[in-house]
Amino acid sequence: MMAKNVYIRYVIAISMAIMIAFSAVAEAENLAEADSGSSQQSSSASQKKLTPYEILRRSKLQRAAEKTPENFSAGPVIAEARLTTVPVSRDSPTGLLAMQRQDTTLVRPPELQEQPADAPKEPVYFVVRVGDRDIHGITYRSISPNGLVKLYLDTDGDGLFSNEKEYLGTWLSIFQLTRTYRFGPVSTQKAGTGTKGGSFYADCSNGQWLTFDPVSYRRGKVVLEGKAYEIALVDTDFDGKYNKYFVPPAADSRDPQCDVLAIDLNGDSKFNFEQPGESEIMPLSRLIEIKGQYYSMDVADDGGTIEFRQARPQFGTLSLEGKQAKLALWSDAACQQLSGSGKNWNLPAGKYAVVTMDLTETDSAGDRWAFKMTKAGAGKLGDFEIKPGQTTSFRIGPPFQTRSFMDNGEGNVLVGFDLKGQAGERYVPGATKNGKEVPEPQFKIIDSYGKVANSGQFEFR
Ligand SMILES: [Ca+2]
Ligand SMILES: [Ca+2]
Ligand SMILES: [Ca+2]
Repeated sequence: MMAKNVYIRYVIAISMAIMIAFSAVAEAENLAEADSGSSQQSSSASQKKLTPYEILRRSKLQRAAEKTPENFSAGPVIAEARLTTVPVSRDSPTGLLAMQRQDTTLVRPPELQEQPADAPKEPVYFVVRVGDRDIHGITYRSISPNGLVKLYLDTDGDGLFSNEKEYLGTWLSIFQLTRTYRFGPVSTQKAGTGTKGGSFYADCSNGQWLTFDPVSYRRGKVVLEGKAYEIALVDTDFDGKYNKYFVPPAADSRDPQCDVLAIDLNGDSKFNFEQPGESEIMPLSRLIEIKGQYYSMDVADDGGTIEFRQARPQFGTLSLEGKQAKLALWSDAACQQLSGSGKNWNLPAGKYAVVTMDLTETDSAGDRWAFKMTKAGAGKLGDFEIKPGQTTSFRIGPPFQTRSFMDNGEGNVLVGFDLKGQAGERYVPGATKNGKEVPEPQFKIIDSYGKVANSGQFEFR
């Protein structure tokens, strides 16, 4: 009875017009509150006035480094990988989980006390996440006759750019649609100190956002049980160290906010990447499972060596109450790929984040509906713990709540919606029924007088 109700509701949702009676502003505010509510319940009122840039910065500053108990025992070192530094090339394992993107702002952050003398009235400010700290930066076209495009980082956090290195941008003409400048390699080493830092290329498009990419990575081989594996480490958070392990939650399924490990498990000399989680490129964790055997990995600060030991984890159980699902998990214990129906999974104790999930539901008419989780929509599944000898259980999937959202920027109104499952997990609207895509739902925007202000059809993306 329950299940039938669910599908009736879903069918209604997709076949009838969804009435969205609200003002765009009110909905945007609700959404901002709902999104920040899960991690920062106490400050939602004060956050209402913050810009997305400020919310982003604040959430990062509040992210605390956690020390996880080691829920495993490990024997002596059985293998050591030696890794050398190699430049990034097209087949490097760096492009998929290692790119950081940050929006810019025209408002000078209070931490910055000055701007360079040749900066225009409204230069562009940004932050870049480096290890556990955020570094402020500025980029602009110089008002001096040479008109050079420049970038500075406040690496020592003293609010001054005058004691920092200047980087000049070169125009990347391969990007035709946006005017993109590349800076770097930019060093994150603190000005005036001998402490080693990391480095990145910073690309700036139209001044609205920057992307940061590694310049190099570490690569070598390890022999386990007589088999050699190509292995690589990426200093994804640009702090010059290669051993920041994953701690849930991830920013999204492309941004684990830690360093990254790649291992050529299938021996085809490539680091394969199907989709986040189902791949040979993963966030760095304490353990790795290879052919049913767990190994612990101790990574040297500089990424030059990884020591492998045979490990015996303590196990706990994950239950999705019998649902048919295929999911990938990132963990501080060991990354996992799971699938099945009507079963529970034994996992090494540790902290986990589900990064991809395909859920299949069969309704009373025998139709099979497949739902795919969104990139940053794991809800409660995005941060949970498996404890030794205990079962962690989630009720997921329908009945769904549909949630619409609007993004009103630069005169365009973007309307979207997704489906929210019982654990707060979100699914993209493009569900399939018996393997076929269902028609796109329609929407109407009703203004405050009840008139239809706009209407259209959702496009699946
Ligand atoms: Ca400085
Ligand atoms: Ca690092
Ligand atoms: Ca491979």
